[in-house]
Amino acid sequence: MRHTAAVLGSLILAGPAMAEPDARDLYTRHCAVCHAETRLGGTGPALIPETLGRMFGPRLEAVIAEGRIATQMPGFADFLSADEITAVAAYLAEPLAEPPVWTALDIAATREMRVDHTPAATPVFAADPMNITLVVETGDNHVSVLDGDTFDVLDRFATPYAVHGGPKFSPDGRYVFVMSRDGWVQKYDIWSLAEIGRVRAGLNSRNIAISHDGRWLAVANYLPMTLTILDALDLTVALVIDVEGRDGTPSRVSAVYQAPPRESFILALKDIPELWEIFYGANPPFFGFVHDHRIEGPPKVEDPFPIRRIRLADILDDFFFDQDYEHLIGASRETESGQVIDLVIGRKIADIDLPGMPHLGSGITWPRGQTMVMATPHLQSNTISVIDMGTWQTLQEIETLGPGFFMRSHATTPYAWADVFFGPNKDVMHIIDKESLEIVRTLRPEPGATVAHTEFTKDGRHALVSIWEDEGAVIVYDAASLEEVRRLPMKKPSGKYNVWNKITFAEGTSH
Ligand code: DHE
Repeated sequence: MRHTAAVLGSLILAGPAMAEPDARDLYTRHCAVCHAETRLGGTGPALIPETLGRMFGPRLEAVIAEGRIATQMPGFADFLSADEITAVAAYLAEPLAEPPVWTALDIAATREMRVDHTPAATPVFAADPMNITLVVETGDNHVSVLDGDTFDVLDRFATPYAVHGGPKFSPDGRYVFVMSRDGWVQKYDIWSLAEIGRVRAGLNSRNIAISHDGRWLAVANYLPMTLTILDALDLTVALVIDVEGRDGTPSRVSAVYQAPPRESFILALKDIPELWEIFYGANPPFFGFVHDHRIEGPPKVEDPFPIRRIRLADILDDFFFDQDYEHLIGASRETESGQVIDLVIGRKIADIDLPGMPHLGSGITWPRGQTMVMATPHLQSNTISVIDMGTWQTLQEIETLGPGFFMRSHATTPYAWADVFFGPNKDVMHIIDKESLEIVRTLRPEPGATVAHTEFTKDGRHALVSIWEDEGAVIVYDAASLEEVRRLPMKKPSGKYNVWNKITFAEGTSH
């Protein structure tokens, strides 16, 4: 009784607050039909802070008011007042009351395979299937399939919302797997130019890796804190591994990569100072495995994925391998240095100087004189670090016109291409001589527009660069003369991925 009176009193005293929009109710009436009452996504993406990321504030309100071009998202400006839109946006910024659960059964329930799909016996196009290049268009959530010789668009297929990281190809280059930040994994048949199916392997995911034999897919998740292993054939769940430190501390998985000669997946963990190596081969080496992962449902074969834990001094957010996959070069967002971990002996063997938050996932290597070098851009400094992989010493800090995101090269070209992603010079692409380590040219193809991410054709004769804008383009350059050859209109193109360069782990590309 006292409680009711107190509430009533506060409502009367508050006066105008009574008129404040009930954001939760608005969400239920207008948004839940597509995004689910739980906010975890349905036909529309999840609307939780973890996946909305940089959308908050006026940008999110603009999307609610005006909708998103070329998606199913309508504008609500005719149905909701400005205050109501602000209230809904603020509601979406609130974390969920309980950390969501996403078990193997939940994952399996989302699996949709195309029953009418008949795989083509040979490619349905005349183009060289090894020189196909995929362009991820984040502007309207599509992928364009390009003929790498003529640059004709062979197909343009819809993807889940917000694709992130490189799509991964099957070892024969026929299939590709695309992952979205919402945790959807999509399988597409390049030869047939048709989607085969999709499954939601996590709620907020980072990236995927495919085993060297094409059998397994590993999906790194932030939410929940798991690694999902899928059967690459039919996207069924093989295992969901709860990622926890020895003391039970749960951890997000920042990234997962495959290490082909080791027949393993290697995981960077966001919350615990450990590196995990998960073996999938028939004869894993014995390192004193941990068999404590919880198995959701019966495993397909007995204990197929033994885990090796390597203790670290610092948390590693992301890393990079040498060409033999014997060493791993890792960096943490918290520290100014990198570490070299010897995967054979399972411990750190060197520190490297990597100030400025390196983006190792897009680092590249090339031979220079008698040694191999690796180069990485930094997200917070105007430099590219070039490291000697024999001595692990910095050979050069190349000064750039701003912090960069992506680097690429090709065995046939003397140049490495490096973008400037942030700041007033986000419209330039630096061309670096791989021997002298000097910037020899700076391209500015569209003044004022973000220019980023390069991919080469199979033969390395052409370099494809994104004009990373809603009404953007992919510019095809002659990689030798550095002259523009073609401009293909695209909707905010981000990464581009050439089948051959990726399946051969070509030097100069990210793995
Ligand atoms: Fe990425 C790759 C992490 C923000 C576009 N990004 C990767 C990879 C990692 C990573 C670990 C390698 C995965 C792979 O390919 O398998 N990215 C991170 C971050 O931690 C960071 C800084 C913050 C975050 O929000 O996750 C981040 N990334 C971005 C962006 O803001 C970008 C520019 C736009 C977007 O789409 O989100 C972006 N990241 C990309 C792209 C790749 C990528 C296009 C693939 C590059 C390649 O050539 O392989």
